[in-house]
Amino acid sequence: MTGLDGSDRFLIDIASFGVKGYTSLTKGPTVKLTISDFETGIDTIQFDGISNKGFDDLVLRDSSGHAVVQVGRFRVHLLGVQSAELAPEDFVFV
Ligand SMILES: [Ca+2]
Repeated sequence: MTGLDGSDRFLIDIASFGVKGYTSLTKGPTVKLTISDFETGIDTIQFDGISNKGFDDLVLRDSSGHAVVQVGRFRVHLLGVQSAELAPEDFVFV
């Protein structure tokens, strides 16, 4: 996924990544997404379908020089971003 200049909201609808009936956060195949131009403090990532989760439920790490945000079976690669730069304000859970 690639955004525009200025603030973007990258929408990740957990249920829409259902494969073979897997529409849950944890059960099913791993989903790898890449955002090529995420800007911390400007852009946000919105997870749809897991309103009971929050920033503390995210596993943040760095891999191959960029941040990887993991929640359940979803892995979001943020190119050009380090995990230490990410803050609660960068994420929305609905
Ligand atoms: Ca942007």
